[in-house]
Amino acid sequence: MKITGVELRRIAMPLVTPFRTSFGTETTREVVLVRVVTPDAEGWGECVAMAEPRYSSEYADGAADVLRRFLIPALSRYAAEPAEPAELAELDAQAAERAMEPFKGHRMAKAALETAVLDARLRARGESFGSFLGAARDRVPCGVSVGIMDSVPRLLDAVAGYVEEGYVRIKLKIEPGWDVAPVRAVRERFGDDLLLQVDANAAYGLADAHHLARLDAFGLLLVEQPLADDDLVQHARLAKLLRTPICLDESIGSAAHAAAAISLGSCSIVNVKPGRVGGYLEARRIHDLCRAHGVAVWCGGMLETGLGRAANVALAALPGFTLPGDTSGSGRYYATDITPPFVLDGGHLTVPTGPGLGVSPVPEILDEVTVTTEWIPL
Ligand code: OSB
Ligand code: MG
Repeated sequence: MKITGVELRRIAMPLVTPFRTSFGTETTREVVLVRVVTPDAEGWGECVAMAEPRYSSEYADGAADVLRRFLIPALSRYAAEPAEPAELAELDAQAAERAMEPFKGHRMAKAALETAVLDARLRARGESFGSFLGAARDRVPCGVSVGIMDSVPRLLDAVAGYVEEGYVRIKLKIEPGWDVAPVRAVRERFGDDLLLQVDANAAYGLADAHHLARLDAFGLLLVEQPLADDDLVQHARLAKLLRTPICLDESIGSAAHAAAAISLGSCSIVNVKPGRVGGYLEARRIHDLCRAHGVAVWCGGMLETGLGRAANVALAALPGFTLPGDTSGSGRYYATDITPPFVLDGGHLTVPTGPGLGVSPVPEILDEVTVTTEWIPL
């Protein structure tokens, strides 16, 4: 596929409410957007790396740097290849994946560029992300991830608001000192039927196993990433000590990691975040692998704008995504999204059906939140 050039655009999006986790508090989402320009169409990708390397080693400025210096230039050889009429979007995305492969890591940066290539190709073909990925549904049930709060009453108010809006599953962020009490309070107020899970973002150690086992009393769907990112063996030990199923997020950077985690018994559920695993092709491989092993998956989130959300909602419609994802409505994050907003309808979001992502940034809104833009010709 011929690529004319790539635009890197930094945007800053104020969050409607600060989002506190065990690794820090986010008040403004700083995002790198990638726009791939081809003679036939342009495509968008959202890089989910956060401003600081606290959730994972990637961060927005680092992602922009590796994109501009290595990943985008690596596409030039493949971009020069003549396009065959019968060429598939799949092959283009695979070619982009291969072109970037010599560079280690930087999965979030790679995912953004791969998504933009795929989007350009699918828009040119008039095919949607959902159709391309193999979506089995036209709408997906939505959960919401609720940050750590100053007090339990504040948390209960926040959860009540989300339940009122129709979210079908609540995820509470936890850390040592904010775990059993908030979970108990939410259970007491909202009852046993509420689908409830927790996310520790690697804030505990195996020595906390006894304490974490106290969460078993609350009928949680899962506990997400209780231990360190790189410790599959300790997660396998912890799994034997808890009744609550373990779900991994930070630990799973690829299908190979997922395979290792499944065979070690480190988790029985996987949070699939396309950015974290290097793109939608790898995300789909993880889905396929987990499905073959009877391991449930759900689509995680990284406080995406409407661009990243569109692709995540399409992914979440694959048949193995059997648990509600962190695919919340635009309004949970942003007063004004850069795309027409995703709005919950009966606790669900509709999978876009238009070409590519099916949504595009609104130019005036995008300009308002833009910090810098940079054009890299190929
Ligand atoms: O651990 O799942 C996480 C947001 C940023 C970084 C990591 C995580 C999260 C969330 C929010 O939990 C998910 C969302 O609503 O986008
Ligand atoms: Mg998580």
